[in-house]
Amino acid sequence: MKRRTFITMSSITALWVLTGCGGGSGGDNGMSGGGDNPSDDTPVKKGTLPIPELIKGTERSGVNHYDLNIVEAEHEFFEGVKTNTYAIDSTYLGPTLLLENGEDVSLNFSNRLQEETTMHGHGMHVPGNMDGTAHQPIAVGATWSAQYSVDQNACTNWYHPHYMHKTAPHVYQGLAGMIIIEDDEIKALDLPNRYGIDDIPLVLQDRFFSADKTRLDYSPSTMELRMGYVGNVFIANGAINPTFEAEDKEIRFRVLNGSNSTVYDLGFSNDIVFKQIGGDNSLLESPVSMSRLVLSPGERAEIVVDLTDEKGSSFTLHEYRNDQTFLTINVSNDATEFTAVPSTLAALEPVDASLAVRTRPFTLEMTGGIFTINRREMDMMFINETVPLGDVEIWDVTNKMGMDHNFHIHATHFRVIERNGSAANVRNNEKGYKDVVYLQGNERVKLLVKMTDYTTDASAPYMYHCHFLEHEDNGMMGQFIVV
Ligand SMILES: [Cu+2]
Repeated sequence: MKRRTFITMSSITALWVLTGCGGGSGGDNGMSGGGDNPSDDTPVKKGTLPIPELIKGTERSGVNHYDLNIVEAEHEFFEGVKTNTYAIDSTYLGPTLLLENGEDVSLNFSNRLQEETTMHGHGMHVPGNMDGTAHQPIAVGATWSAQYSVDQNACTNWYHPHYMHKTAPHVYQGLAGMIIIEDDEIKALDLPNRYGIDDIPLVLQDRFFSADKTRLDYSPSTMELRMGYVGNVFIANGAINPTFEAEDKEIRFRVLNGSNSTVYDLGFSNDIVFKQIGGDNSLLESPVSMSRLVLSPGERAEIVVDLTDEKGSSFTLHEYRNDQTFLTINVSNDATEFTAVPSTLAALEPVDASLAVRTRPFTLEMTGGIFTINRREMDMMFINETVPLGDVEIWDVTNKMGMDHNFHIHATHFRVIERNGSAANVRNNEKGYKDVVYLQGNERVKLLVKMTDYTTDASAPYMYHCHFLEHEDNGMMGQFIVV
C-alpha cells in the first residue's frame, strides 16, 4: 500500500523496465501507466504556501465564540487528485485561532465526522473539564465547547484531537490548527506581526499516501509504531514544497512540529543564521541565534529570519534527518514595513529549584512489550498522580529506552532545569516556558513544575505523555489530578 523506500519484488520489475534491463531498446514505455504504482509520478500540486485563515471570536453575551466544524473533506496535495481528509472548516488542518490574554472565549467544536473525536488545546492553561481530552468526547453530530478565560502570556499553541487510542489517526487525517495568544507585552515589541506577510504559521508534517493518492495512508507496522511513522511526503500547511514569496525584511515563522512521531532537524539550504525568539509557551528572555533547530513532535518554535538585503535570493527550509524539503522561500517583494527584534524579549519568572517541595519520578520504558510510564500503561480509569495546587515540584523524567521520546504535560508550563544531570546541558532555546521536552535515547531531564488556578477530580483529569502519537496511543501516557 505505502510507497516504501526499500525495493519490493514488484518495484524490481518496474526498475527493469525503466532501466532497460529487460532487454528492450530503452524505449519510452516505462512511465506510461499501468503497473503496480500507476500514480507514482503523480505531480504534486504546485503553489504558494497556504496560510490558514486567522479568526477572532464573535462576541455573544460578553464571550467571544469560535464556531468550528470538524468535517470530512477533500484536499488537493497532488495535481488534479482529491485526497480524502479530515479538517476544521477547511480541506486540511484548521484555521488559526487568535486569542488575547484575559479574553473570555468559547471554542465550539461541532463534530460532523462519522466517528467520535475530541479537541484538545495543546499548551492551554485551562480547567480539566475544558482540556478536550478523552474524558470530553464529542459525539457524532454533537457540539462541545471549551469555555474559559485565557490566562497565560503570549505564545503559539495548537489544537488537535486527544481521543483514547485514536489521537494519531485523527491528527494524521488532518485535524490540527494553530492558536496564537497575544498579550500587551508582546504587542509592545517590534516583532514581525503581520499575519501571512511577515508572521507566518508553519505546520510541518510528513505523510504516506495510498498509491492512487486518494487517501492518507495510516497503517503503521509494529516496527513503525515503535521507531516512528515517518512518511515519505513532507508537507507545510498541507502543501508539498510550496513557495513563499517573502518581503526583504525580518520574517517570523511560528514553526509547529505537527508530525505524529518524526523529530525534525530544520535549517535553511543557504545556512542562514536565524534567531529563535519563542518556545512552546512563551518568548525566550532574549533571542538565541542558530542555523539548525531540532523540534520533536508537538514542540513549537518562533524563529525570525532576517531577509533584509536578500532580495532576489531563493532557498529552502530543509529537514536534515530525512533529507526532505518543506518549503521554498523566494525573497521577491520589497519590505512594506520594517521591524527590529529587540535584544531583550521577555522577563520570565526566575528559576529557583530550591522552592521544590518534592520530586516526582517518571520513567519512559517498555514493559511487557507495551509503552509505559513508571511501568504502567495508560488507563482512563486510573489516576496516576495527585498534585497539590500551588506546590513547586521537580518532575524527574528518564528515558530508559535507547530510542527517542518526549514528555508533554497538560494544564501548565514548566522550566527545564537539568538535562542529563547538569543545568549546563539545558539548551539556550529550551529556557523559556515549555510544555514538551525532547529526550533522546537514555536522556534524563528535570522539570520545575507548578500547577496553578485549577483543581480537578477524577472525572476530568489532566494528562502527561509522550507526544510521539504512536507511543501515546499505545500506552505511554498517565493521568493526574490537582487538589
Ligand atoms: Cu515516545
